[in-house]
Amino acid sequence: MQAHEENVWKATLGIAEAYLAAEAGGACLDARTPEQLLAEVPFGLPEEGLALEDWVDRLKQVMAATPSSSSPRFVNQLFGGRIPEAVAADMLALLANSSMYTFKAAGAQVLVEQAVLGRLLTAAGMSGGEGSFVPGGSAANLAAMLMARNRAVPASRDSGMGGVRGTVYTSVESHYSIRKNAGILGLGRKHVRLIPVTGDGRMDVPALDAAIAADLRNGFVPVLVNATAGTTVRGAFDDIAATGAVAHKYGVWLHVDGALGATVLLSPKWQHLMEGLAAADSLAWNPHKMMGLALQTSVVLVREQGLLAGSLDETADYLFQSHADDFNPGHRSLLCGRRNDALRLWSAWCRIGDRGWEQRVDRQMALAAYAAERIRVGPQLALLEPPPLINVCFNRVGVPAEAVCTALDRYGEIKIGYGQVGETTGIRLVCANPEIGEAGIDVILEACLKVEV
Ligand code: ABU
Repeated sequence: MQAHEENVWKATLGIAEAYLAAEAGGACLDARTPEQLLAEVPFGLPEEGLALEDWVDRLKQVMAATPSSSSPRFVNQLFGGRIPEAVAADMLALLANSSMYTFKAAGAQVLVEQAVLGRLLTAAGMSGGEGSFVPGGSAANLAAMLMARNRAVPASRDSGMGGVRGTVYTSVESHYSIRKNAGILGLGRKHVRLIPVTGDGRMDVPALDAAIAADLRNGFVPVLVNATAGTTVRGAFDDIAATGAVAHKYGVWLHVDGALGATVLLSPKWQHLMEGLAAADSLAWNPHKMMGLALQTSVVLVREQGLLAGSLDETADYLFQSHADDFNPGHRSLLCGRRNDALRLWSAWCRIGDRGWEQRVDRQMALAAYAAERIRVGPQLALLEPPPLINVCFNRVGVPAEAVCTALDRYGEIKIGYGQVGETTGIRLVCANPEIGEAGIDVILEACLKVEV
């Protein structure tokens, strides 16, 4: 290794150590405003390159101002925590800087990716199918919607919709990417039918049936039904079996957006939440959520082989030059150049094993149950509903959720968000990071109770 590279690595390890030390000491949720940071941190780019020490200093300052999503006080998103073996593998993936379109370019990494996809397909009961890594759950949903559109309107890939009015069905509490993707795909956001939910946040299946029937009477072409497995705010699971029965009755593609919830497939105790998945044509799954991997570790899985290439393949003589198509994932990808998102998952799985994932899910669910019980029995806190997954929604009695969350962020104490639970806005505590533990949950709830608003 050249001295220059060696010095950079040593310095970088020093920055990482400082960041981890701050995280361990709790000083990892910088509360400065954007205006303060702009005034205090040197974001500007120099004309002349910096000396190594100055470069280190700048990186340190930026990192010190970056919230750590692995802090036990970070419960703002649907992810949190880190698995060191995954982070280490990610660094190695960056060293190799593979682009995952061909075996020629990425070599063994393609086989790593295949091993991981094969295991996820098996967990989903789709072992005869295929999959692709994508840059996030929105993109996984996009790929599924594209395949469904091309099946419902076969000419659409080459010729556009030609006046055909394709419709998509999803619950009013599902992820916004379904609407966004309908716009991207030329289906039209107005053609997404937002189906009401029952009191527990699950799609109202008779209302879904009625909406499809009405659209058919009016000359629309139903393209896709989306069942959500773990909604963004409440963590609710649609009844996949009943939703699938309606989709199949009308011959419509059933997609399951399991970006958040599909990880329960790895726990025999909780996989029943995904009952009915056997009816699904496709599944979105984000291991960067409950499985604790870095963003973005996300896949779309498809029950039938050949459909990804059928919607995504293009000819590129300069790229696809050797080996069988099976070993050139670019044929099945939304992207051309694509970073390696598989190695960190493979590395973590090698260390943790099936049994470890099972324990992780069970622990996350146990933490959510603990938090819910603490809220239920404690004074001044009100549980909005029993948590269906790892999202625990509650309120501090008499204080708006927004005020509590904003104050906690302003003081750099806790990062926690809020969202809509039916008619009520509630604080959303996400138990994604099992390292938080019961003591960490206690700290967070206490802070929600005590913070001055
Ligand atoms: N893909 C939705 C994630 C947003 C959240 O963490 O709440």
